Amino acid sequence: MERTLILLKPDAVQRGLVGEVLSRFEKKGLKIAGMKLMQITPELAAKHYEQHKERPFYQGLVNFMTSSPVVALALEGIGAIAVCRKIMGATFGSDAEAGTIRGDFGVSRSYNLVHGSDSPEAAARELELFFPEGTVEYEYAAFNWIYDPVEELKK
Ligand code: 3AN
Repeated sequence: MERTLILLKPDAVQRGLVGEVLSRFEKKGLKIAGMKLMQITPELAAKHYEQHKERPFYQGLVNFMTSSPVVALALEGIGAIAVCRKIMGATFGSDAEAGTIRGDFGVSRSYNLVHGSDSPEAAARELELFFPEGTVEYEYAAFNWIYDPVEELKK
């Protein structure tokens, strides 16, 4: 099992797309291990996007991400990082394939609805940043029907 940090960005919240986008992840089979509506501070945005600090779009990105609340999610599943990025689609809505979240709901290069960790290292770092209090531990009964319990869930 792997965990990833997903952010439903300010445009998703303001456009009333939280339910729609969240349901894509849920229906795919990801377990919600953490979920909260929160306002990102400039300090948190700076830590989260530190690898983009020198990029020309950095300040605009930080301004956007701190302009209105986001929904932070810790999602769990086998290969969750790659699975989530696949259903999110390419970075810019205009390039993203139809059928993906960004492909179906956006056209912008700046407002792209959703963030997802891009590696296990990034996921660990970002989950610690957004869920320092930890996540919620519980049994997700659906996993026994989402995965083959004999082949995929055996310890
Ligand atoms: P992804 O979110 O697909 O992993 P990254 O890591 O290349 O994409 O970029 C991080 C974020 O920076 C993107 N989600 C997007 O919001 C923003 N971004 C990237 N490139 C640009 C750009 N040229 N103009 C505006 N925003 C950008």
